[in-house]
Amino acid sequence: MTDLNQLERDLLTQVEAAGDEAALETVRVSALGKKGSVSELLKTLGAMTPEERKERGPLINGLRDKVQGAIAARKETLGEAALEARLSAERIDVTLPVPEAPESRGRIHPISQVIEELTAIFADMGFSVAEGPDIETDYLNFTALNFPEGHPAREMHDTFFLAPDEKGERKVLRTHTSPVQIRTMTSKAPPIRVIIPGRTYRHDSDQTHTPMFHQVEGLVIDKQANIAHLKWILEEFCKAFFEVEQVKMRFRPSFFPFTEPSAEVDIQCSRKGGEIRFGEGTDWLEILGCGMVHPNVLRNCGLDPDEYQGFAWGMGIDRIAMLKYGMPDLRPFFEADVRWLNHYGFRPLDIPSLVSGLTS
Ligand code: 2NL
Repeated sequence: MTDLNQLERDLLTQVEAAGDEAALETVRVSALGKKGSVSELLKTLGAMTPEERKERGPLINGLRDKVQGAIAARKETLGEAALEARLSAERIDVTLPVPEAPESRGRIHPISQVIEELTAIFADMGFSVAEGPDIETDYLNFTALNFPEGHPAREMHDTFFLAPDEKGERKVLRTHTSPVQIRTMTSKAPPIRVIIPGRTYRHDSDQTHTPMFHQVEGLVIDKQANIAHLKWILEEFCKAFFEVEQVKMRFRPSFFPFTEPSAEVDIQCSRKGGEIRFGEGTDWLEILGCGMVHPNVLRNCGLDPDEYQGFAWGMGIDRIAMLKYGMPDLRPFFEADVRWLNHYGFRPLDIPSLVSGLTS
């Protein structure tokens, strides 16, 4: 017959020796599990005579209760110890600097910021935004815009040509955003009021030119749209964008194949010690080109020049971003250097301030 006292001593020693909950569970299974030492003893009760059972029953059941009680007590002790260990391991040093949250660590690129700003300004004047592909047909990039075949104006743009496709057609990386205006005029009925911000490409690279750059063009087509409207829109834009009360503008005659008459526009500025301020001083700075849409362009888009007229303008986004936010070199715009972006980029959740732009 099993020595119950010896078994009890053994089991209680094992329970006390269990160093963690897993070890304790092993002890529990070996004693109280289906084939455990205590369970096996309990099974023997059935085969005993009533007298034997009367004597052994309380002893074996008592053993089970003691072992169960010891396991429960040990479990509690181990649980408390585990909690203590965690609490001291996870102690927080409140003097450590707080890391910036991931969602506020990123920066908005100045180009994206400026596109947001000018979109908001033109949206207030009733303009919507149109977009188109970067790879265009020669027709939409040049021909529809009144660039004659073989005309030197096509060379002016230093175009990137793609290899000819199966049909021998040579697509181009758009040299301006104007093809999107052609797409708009051929797909929507006037009145039209759109701006087109986007990437453009020319084979050109130095301190002020990158092969990929950004333009925003605007287009208004209506029955009476005229130069007075154009001048007002551009003046309102310049005041809002450069955040000044008033600004003088100068319209100089110029040439573009797609507008007639055409003009280049300068805005009033002052230059002191490398700093440019707009809306004051006696200097001028060229910021955009514009004109009345050429009748040939209207005709190419299926519009009758005797019924509809309009105006358009185009400017470099990268350039106005540099002017507004005082960035001296264009090249780092597209070098993906995080240090540059940390310096010149915008915080996504920032409160507008004098140093980071007031425009909402
Ligand atoms: C510049 C000048 C300009 C346009 C762009 C345009 C588009 C169509 C019809 C007529 Cl579809 N004009 N766009 C007009 C004048 C000037 O851009 O110096 N951009 C940087």
